Amino acid sequence: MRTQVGIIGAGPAGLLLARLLANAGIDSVVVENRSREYVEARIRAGVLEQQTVDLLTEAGVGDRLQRQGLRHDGIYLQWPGERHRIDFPALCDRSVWVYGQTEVVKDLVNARLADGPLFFDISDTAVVDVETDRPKVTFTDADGVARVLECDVVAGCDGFHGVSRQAIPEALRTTFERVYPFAWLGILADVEPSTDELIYAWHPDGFALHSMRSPTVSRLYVQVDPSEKVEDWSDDRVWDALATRMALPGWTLRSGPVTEKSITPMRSFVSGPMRHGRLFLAGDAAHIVPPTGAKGLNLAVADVKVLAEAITAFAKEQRTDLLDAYSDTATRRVWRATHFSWWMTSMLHRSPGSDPFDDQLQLSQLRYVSTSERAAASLAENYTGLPYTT
Ligand code: RFL
Ligand code: PHB
Repeated sequence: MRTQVGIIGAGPAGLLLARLLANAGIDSVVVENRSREYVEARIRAGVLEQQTVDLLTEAGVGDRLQRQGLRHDGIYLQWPGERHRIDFPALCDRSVWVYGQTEVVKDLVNARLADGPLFFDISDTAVVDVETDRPKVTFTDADGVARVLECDVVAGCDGFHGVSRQAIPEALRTTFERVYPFAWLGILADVEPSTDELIYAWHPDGFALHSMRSPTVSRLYVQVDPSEKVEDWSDDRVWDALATRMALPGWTLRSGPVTEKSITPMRSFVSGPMRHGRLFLAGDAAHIVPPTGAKGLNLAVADVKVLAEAITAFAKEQRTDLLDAYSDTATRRVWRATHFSWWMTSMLHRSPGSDPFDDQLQLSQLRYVSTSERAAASLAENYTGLPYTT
């Protein structure tokens, strides 16, 4: 098989890249080791930056998002006894949208299947010859047939556990990592959200977050120790923890049937460069942020926007300048999001062994961000998304 761009991974990064390239008249083949059902049901992100929404819409995959996405003009920051709203449009003239990653992926899979080939359920993925001008993706398809996909460029969009990053020689890679001493236990529940905006709550027992997916589905998280087991958290225990950590006089947390429950460890990871020869990494394949800043999916989208433009200039005009600049351009934005995610995480979580001094520093920071317009504006512009050229 021969294509212009071989794309490994049918997550948001790989699928959106395929769409942007198809819109520019460039052929690609997407290969994915999971089933369609699995990738469409994987519950992850929920918050889209304004420019992510704009890009999906311009790419022609925003119809359902425009109908069903929920625009949010702020978030609440909370600590015991107080809840403060950060007003995004007033502070930075932008908003965010709540629309589940599952829905983004369904919309992109539908678009992809209309645009070109997408192989699900593949195995034995490998990337070879990336230092030549004929890089190849080799894999075994769902029928057990060994395939070689010959490309001009390969995009490694296969997430943190994928094979693409490993195709860059270890001696050329630099990795930066921070493993946080806590995890998030997340639930999805069939109950109307108890809040108009997301609530990020600091509490002596640990962080809690109230998010949502639709007018009838809530998404909530509590900070837990990374060694905790889902089995030890009955639905009642989760609801009790949420009610305690988000309690506010005059406000009640509605509970309902829990349809999903899982624990996610929190880490930050950056690997560079994001390019080796004709192989380009995008999204979680190159970087992970803790979810407190709601940045992971948006960063994946920002990477592929820059990469799609670079590949288009190469395919149409044989220009290599944008491909050469890709890693640096993307990495600058990655570090901004990494810092913001670390900052939100540090402000809102209780670390094991933290003492009253640490608590007071966090509470002081929360009060400052909630009352100083300039501090709030910094949170708002980072949360809603800095311009792609930052
Ligand atoms: P993905 O989504 O992991 O997709 C990679 C795809 O590659 C496939 N794959 C392979 N395919 C072929 N061969 C191989 N060898 C392969 N190995 C892997 C995988 O099956 C998969 O389909 O990466 P991508 O596309 O870079 O997208 C990144 C996002 O998924 C991720 O950053 C976000 O979900 C992070 N995230 C959030 N991001 C936000 O912007 N806003 C949020 O509110 C937000 N909340 C979250 C989150 C992530 C969370 N978890 C579970 C880590 C909340 C949580 C709890
Ligand atoms: C979510 O809705 O899953 C969500 C929202 C905000 C975050 C992280 C996750 O910061």
